[in-house]
Amino acid sequence: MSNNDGGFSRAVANSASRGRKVLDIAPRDAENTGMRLAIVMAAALGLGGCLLELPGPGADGESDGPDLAHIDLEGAPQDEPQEAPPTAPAVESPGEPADVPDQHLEVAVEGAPELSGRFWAWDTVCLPPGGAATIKSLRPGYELALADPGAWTGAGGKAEPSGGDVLALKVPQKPGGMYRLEMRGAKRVAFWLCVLTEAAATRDRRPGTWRLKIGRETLGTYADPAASASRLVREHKDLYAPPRHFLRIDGSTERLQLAPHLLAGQMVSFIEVDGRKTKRRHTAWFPPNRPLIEKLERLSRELAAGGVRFKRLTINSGFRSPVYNARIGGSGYSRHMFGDAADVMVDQDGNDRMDDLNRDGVCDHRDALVVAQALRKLELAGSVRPGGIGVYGYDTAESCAAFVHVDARGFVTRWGSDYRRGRSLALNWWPPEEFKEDESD
Ligand SMILES: [Ca+2]
Ligand SMILES: [Ca+2]
Repeated sequence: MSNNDGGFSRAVANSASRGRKVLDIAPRDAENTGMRLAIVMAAALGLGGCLLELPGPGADGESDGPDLAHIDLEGAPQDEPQEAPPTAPAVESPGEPADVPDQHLEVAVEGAPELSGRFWAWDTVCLPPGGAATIKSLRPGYELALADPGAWTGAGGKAEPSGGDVLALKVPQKPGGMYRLEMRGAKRVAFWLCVLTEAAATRDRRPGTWRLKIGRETLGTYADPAASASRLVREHKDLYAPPRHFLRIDGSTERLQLAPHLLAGQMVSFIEVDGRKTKRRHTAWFPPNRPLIEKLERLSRELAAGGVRFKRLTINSGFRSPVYNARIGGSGYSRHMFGDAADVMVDQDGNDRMDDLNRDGVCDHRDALVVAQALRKLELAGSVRPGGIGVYGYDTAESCAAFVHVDARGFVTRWGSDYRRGRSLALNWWPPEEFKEDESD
């Protein structure tokens, strides 16, 4: 049994060997693309939680937060040691997702919409080295200030307050720095500013393709979107440029809070070797993507509001380097390579399988549909960046039984696959009027 990329690679390889089309990592059964399964999930969404009670304080988001003690992580990835950031942040234990207050900061990073967005208390604001950003308080009466302005300016950064509730920042050049930002008013709210590392993109021999490296590590080659078989990819080719800025996961950043219920270490999954899970990642680097991070947090809150009880989503597969994506048989244009995709499940009981969210006694695609419908609701409400939703169900112990692909690619796409007795059935769970494409990327 597996809930990580090893399981997916088997699933994808199995489907590929049967000659099926692959949509992202979603195999489609050509024989069954016309089959539409009418799944009504309203009843499931209305059901109460079936999972464990969670300990921990309800985060009111306006406390001073935790001490800045270093956390030694059991089972930290076996990365080569590197220089620790100036301060190694701890994270508070968040309450259930429904307890999270709304966002506090609006951040606009010049030329980097993938890093821009809104932030909750103690979130990490990821910034490009040497870049420029404007940070605005969304709470009236609160002022923004760096906790240690000397450290920021000493590293070559600049911070210009404007009216108290806006900070115009020039980011230090040196990657890996971590600085504390505070919002000061009736209470004090804190955030982290994290300086990312820039990847080097060089043109590949094939036209329109780019090779990406960070230091000596080659992440792989990004294909030319203009050459995709998918009309949607060709029409959105600007969204298929290689990511530029990366965060390194190590012992000091693994538990960095990206959102109240999402940690940096979750964004690259552990790999399997010979069918066994390891504590190794295929890479320590991932490109933070704020629209995805906000989408996953809002999804957590939506599920919690629907009665699902859990601490945080389980991410089976987050960022994949192109080298790794190719190794496990992912689509050549998979959003996992761009940092804005994650395969998720709710696994509060920790058995590597999706929990029984609809409480019908079995774990299958119907549980994934609970998650998918929550996502779809958020997209229809316009509260998250639209993207792909893929639903997967299995009837075998070889997999996590059910999971949902979510991404924030910027345009809507939908798919679904239900594996039964070794066969893959197309699961067209979305209303047909919402999405009619039959795409292969
Ligand atoms: Ca479970
Ligand atoms: Ca179920």
